[in-house]
Amino acid sequence: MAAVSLLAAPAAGAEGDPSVLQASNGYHLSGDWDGDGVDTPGVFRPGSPNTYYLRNSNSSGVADITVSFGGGGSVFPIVGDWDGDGDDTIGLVAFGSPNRYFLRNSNTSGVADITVTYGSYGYPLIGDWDGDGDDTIGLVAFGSPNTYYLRNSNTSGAANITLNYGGEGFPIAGDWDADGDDTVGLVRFDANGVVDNRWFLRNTNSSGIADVTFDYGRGGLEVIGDWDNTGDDNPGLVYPGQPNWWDLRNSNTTGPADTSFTYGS
Ligand SMILES: [Ca+2]
Ligand SMILES: [Ca+2]
Ligand SMILES: [Ca+2]
Ligand SMILES: [Ca+2]
Repeated sequence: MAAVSLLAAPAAGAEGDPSVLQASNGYHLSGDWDGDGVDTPGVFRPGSPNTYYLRNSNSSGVADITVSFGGGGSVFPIVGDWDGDGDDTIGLVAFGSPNRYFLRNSNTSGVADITVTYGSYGYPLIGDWDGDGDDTIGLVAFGSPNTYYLRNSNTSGAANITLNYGGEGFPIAGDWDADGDDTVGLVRFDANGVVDNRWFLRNTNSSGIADVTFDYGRGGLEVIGDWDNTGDDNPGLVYPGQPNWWDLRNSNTTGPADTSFTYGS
C-alpha cells in the first residue's frame, strides 16, 4: 500500500536547505502505521532525540504510538513500507553529499535497520515505484521542469527511473489509480491564498503531462494517503495550529473534505 511522506513544502529552488522543509509547527506525516490498509496521521518533532507521534485513526485524539529515532543535526523525516510487510515505518534523511537515509522497519525506538546513501540534497520523495510492495527512496531536483530520481531498492546506487515532471509546486507521490504502483504528482498553492490548490497527478513514472488535474482545498500543507482503504491515494491538507486541522479527501476530484479532525500541534 502506498505510503508517502510529503510534508511541509519548500519553495521551488529551496532544495538543499533542510530548514525550509520544516513547517512552523513541526512536520506532518501520513502512513499505515498498523498495516490495516488505512493511512492515518502523524507528527514529527526534531530534537535529541527526534520524536514521532503516530495515530491509527483519522479522528481527533492523541497519539497511539510515540517513537524516538535518531537525533540532532539537520534531518528530514520520511516514512514508508521499507520491507514490504504492509506497515509504514519511520525513517530520516540527513542531507549532504551524499544524502544518508536511516530506515527502521518497526515503529519502535532503536537503531536504523537500513542505512543507505543516495543522491545529494534535493527533495525526498518516497513510494512503491515498481509496485512490488516495498516503498523506496527518491529525490526531486527543482527546476523547469523538475527532475525526479527514483530508485527501486533501498540500497545505494544510481536512480532506476529518471523523469521530468511539472515545474513550480511541490512534488507528491501516490497510487492515484489504485493499480499498485506509486507515481508522481505535483500540487500548486496560490501564494496569495485566493485560489484553490491545483493537483496534477500522473499515473506512470515517466515524463509527460498530468493524467488527472483537479482543484482541492486552499492553502495548507499537503499530505497523501489512502484514508478510506479503497486502494487509491488521495490528497489531504494540514492547517498548522493549536491544534493542527486535518482535511482529507477520499477521491482525486474537486470537492470538499470528506474527513476533518484535529491532531497534534
Ligand atoms: Ca492504518
Ligand atoms: Ca513495513
Ligand atoms: Ca517497490
Ligand atoms: Ca498507480
